[in-house]
Amino acid sequence: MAAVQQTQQTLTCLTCLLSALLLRTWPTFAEELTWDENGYVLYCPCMGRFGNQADHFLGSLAFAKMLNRTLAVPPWIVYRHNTAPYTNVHVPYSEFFQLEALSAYHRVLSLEDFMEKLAPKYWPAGQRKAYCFETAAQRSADKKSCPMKDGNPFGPFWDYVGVEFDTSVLFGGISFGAYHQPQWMKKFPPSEHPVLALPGAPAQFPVIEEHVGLQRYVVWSDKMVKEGEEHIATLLTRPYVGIHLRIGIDWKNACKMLKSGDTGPHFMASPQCVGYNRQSALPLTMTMCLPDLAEIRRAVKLWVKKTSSRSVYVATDSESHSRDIEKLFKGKVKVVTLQPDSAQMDLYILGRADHFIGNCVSSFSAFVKRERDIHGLPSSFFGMDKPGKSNHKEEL
Ligand code: GFB
Repeated sequence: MAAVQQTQQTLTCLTCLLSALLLRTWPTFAEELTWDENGYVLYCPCMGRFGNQADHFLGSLAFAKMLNRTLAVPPWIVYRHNTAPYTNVHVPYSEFFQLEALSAYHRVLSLEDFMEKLAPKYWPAGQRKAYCFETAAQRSADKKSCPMKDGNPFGPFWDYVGVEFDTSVLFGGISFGAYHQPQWMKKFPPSEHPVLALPGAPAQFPVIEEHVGLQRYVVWSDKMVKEGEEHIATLLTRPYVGIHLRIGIDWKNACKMLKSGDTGPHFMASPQCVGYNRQSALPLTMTMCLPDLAEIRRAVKLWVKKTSSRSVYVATDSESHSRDIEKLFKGKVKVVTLQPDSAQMDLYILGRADHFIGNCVSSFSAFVKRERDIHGLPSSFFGMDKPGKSNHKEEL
């Protein structure tokens, strides 16, 4: 028995030692940068807020791998429309997620490191080319320049990394999909075009089914895990149901578009629950886009009962309806809403719930759903208790 304990202790110590060694080597991840002769992809995550940027990120990661170029991972753009000084904040990727975890899929470095450690020598000022679709250049005064820094968030983004563009390279007739891989390689060999700097993400929105599984490489940073786990431990009692209420004014306006019937079942992030195939997609209802209080109460009651939950976590873009939800359970279930400064904390807590009820159309919910799928955790949507199974391929 003692021998077994000793072996276990030795193993634990070895694990500690290994972890310590690994941790010691991580800081050098950025320091030992050498130039990649296969070239780089740089882009601005200039469309939408976090959920949109995350969808685009997965596609961009796949695009960089497809071209065998290193991805310069951009910071997240956080918009402060309601807080002074009202300027965008650029949050380095590693604030929320582990940059190193992406390396299991493909070569990456942060855009900040690229600019600080590589650009001065290999992509110096005066030689910075912008790459964009001919159609995008039509927006510029001379119709030949990529509108890299026109308006917000474009200008502030490239200013954040200190980039002015010197010339533009236009292209047309190609997409970011796998079908055009040979054309990209032929048109832009890294020897002549080492840095492909793009005005937007080289990806589709929403993320295509094939790339959904790349979420597994998006791993929360230690800081987020620590803070998130502390919140869960202090505020919630397991099992808990996490719900995402996307019901604010901008969302009400967006969902109005469903009324005309022009959108069809594919509207923003909805393929996540109606299915990716347009032909076989399930109908998308108004309740799925904008659940009313009756639907919120119905779904929460159902899943709290099914999972014998003892608390409910409400993440919301506006009101939490916590009183209404509390009333459903006559005080026996604790209802918690944190309304944290960073939306990512809501995402973390939703991701760790015993059951998650999301909004089918929201890419904010989609982030949570993808992460939960990776970990085999159950999810449903308002207006849809049993979402269709996704058949996305595992990308490894
Ligand atoms: O993440 P996101 O692209 O999802 O944008 P959608 C919604 C943003 O609203 C989030 C805030 O990034 C958060 O900043 N937000 C929404 C929340 N729900 C919550 C929540 O439960 N908790 C917290 N803390 N914050 C798209 C936008 O949103 O909606 C597009 O990206 C456009 O720009 C469209 O506005 C109508 O896909 O839901």
